[in-house]
Amino acid sequence: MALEELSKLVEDGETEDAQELAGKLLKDGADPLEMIAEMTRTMARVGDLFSKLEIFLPEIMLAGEALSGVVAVMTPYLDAVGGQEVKGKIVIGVVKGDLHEIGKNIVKLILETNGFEVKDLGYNVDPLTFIKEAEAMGADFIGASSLMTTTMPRQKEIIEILKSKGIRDQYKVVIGGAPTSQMWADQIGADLYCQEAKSAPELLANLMSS
Ligand code: B12
Repeated sequence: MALEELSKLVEDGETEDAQELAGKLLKDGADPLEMIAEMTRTMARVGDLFSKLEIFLPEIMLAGEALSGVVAVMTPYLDAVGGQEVKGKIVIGVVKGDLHEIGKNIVKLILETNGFEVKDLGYNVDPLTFIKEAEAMGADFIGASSLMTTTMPRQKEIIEILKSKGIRDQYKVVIGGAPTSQMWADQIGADLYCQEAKSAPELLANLMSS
């Protein structure tokens, strides 16, 4: 199946071939959101191979680059999904100590193309910076991504700082990233856990109106 072929190219870090195939599939009507979901599973598999020492860091880097390349090809196709009215404002970033930015970049893209105003804070973002930027933007949401068990506590720190400043109620805190979960969100008192980028626009919009 074509998506499996694309997965294999991403896994092998074959950026150009992956981009070419992705372009062809999208032209033929493939759903970009479905493609993202499949590629997220592919990267989880790549991570497992890395944990088992079957592949090493350079291979993960190449797979990451290939995925970013595919996301770039996808962008115009996601635009077609977009809406017009501003549904909410969000600052989004990857927490301090964490450089894994591909998922966050996808969430940003999907939110933007679905009518959200997004300020991208990048990666390795200090908890206080999330809050300062949210204040400066007048954001409705603070979105924090973490891809490592070692950096998940930074998501909690954001919420703790909001509480200590007495401004917890001013922002909805949304968390995501492969090792995070609904249980973790409940534990730290986040307003929303998002397992995948695809569902983010609807879940955020619901939260805005609740
Ligand atoms: C690619 C990758 C890298 C690349 C990152 C490239 C880049 N520019 O981002 C590189 C090579 C740099 C890298 C480095 C390292 N990595 Co790495 N990496 C990965 C890998 C294979 C894939 C991550 C990815 O891009 N996934 C694809 C995206 C699309 O998925 P996602 O991020 O989960 O995002 C989706 C959802 O979660 C959601 N989402 C994500 N964030 C948010 C936020 C919000 C607000 C919302 C609404 C939704 C949302 O939407 C996205 C789309 O649906 C993961 C394995 C895995 N299981 O994820 C390991 C993994 C995360 N890495 C790991 C490790 C150990 C490292 C290193 C420490 C390795 C080393 N020895 O140096 C370094 C750490 C660097 C650092 N300080 O951050 C471990 C972490 C283990 C742990 N402690 O938890 C993992 C799990 C691999 C493993 N199984 O061992 N890595």
